[in-house]
Amino acid sequence: MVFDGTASGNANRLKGYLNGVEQTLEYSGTIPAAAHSQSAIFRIGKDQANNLFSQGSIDEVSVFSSALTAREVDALYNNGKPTKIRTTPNLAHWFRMGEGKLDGKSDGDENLLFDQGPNGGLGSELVTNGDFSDNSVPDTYDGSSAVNLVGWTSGGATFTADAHFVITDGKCRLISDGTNTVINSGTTVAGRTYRYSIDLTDVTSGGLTLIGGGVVLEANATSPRTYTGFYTATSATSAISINRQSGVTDFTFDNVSVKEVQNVGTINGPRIQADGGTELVTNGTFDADSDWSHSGTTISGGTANFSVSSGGYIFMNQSESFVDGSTYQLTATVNGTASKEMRFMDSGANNGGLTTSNGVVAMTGSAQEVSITFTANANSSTA
Ligand SMILES: [Ca+2]
Ligand SMILES: [Ca+2]
Repeated sequence: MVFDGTASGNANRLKGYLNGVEQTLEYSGTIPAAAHSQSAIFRIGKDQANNLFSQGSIDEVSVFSSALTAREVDALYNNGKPTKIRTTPNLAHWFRMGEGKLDGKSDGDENLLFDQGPNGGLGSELVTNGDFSDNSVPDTYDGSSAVNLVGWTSGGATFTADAHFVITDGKCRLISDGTNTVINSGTTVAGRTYRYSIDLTDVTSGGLTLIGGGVVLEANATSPRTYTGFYTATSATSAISINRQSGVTDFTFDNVSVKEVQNVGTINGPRIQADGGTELVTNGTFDADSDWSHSGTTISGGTANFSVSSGGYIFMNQSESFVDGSTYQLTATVNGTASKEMRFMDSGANNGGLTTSNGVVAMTGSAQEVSITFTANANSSTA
């Protein structure tokens, strides 16, 4: 859809294209000169006002900050292979639905959808002095009273000679006799998503509990390594809070970082699937009675038809080149008598990766979409 408020008349202000070709639209009322301004969540696949959901597949959703011309829309469509999205001027957001990546995570991990457009990615650092390079206040306890490290607050805890933080060698050390010992930095906005990271460099006793934006990120971390991940803040509390787990504690940490993930999406329900490889099945649409070896079954009307008498079984197959250890996805539309079963296999006598444990489909009496993921093995040959 293309909106251009500077144009005159509904047909010029709002245009719709399908497969690169402009469509004739029906309008209700007058398309305004200015786009409606609101702060509501941008939703893909749901009509929020009427609580309706799309049933189908959506891919490569992109938003542009300027009206595209018919020529630009056609170039984007590119005969069904939209390869120019990244370089299209004024791209604002790009949700790739499977190929999105950020910091080692992919679309679907932790139910997140990453914006691959220029306004996606990570925001600025929220933690001040997370690398503890500013040690002008080297110790949270100065011998008589509690103080705060530069960039950090105590969150209400009272530091003492036996429960405090100290910066040494560019790292921070938490020492506690068992009383509450905590420092905080940065603030969050409830509902937004953040990426955190901390190096736990040495643990002598006790463990680290990490809290950010009202969410427990790590509970009792005791192994020295980098802890990193994402969280969606549930409150406007500190971006990061470094706590002792319980009891006597002594550990050292460094390189604390929290950054907001820009325009990240939250997935609720749908399955995210990367674009994947090329189709291996020939004539999977059964447009003709060809490419399949079959006996007792028929191919007609654009479908494969199985009619089995009691106790018997029939099949059809074609040869594929599976790679041992590679992962494959089989999809099909299946319709059959309720309580009956059919089976997909990737070999005849010796079970391949698509076995009786994952290839069986229970019929429901109506059409159903089947999606099976399997890993080929040395026996995998025939579909
Ligand atoms: Ca995609
Ligand atoms: Ca450091």
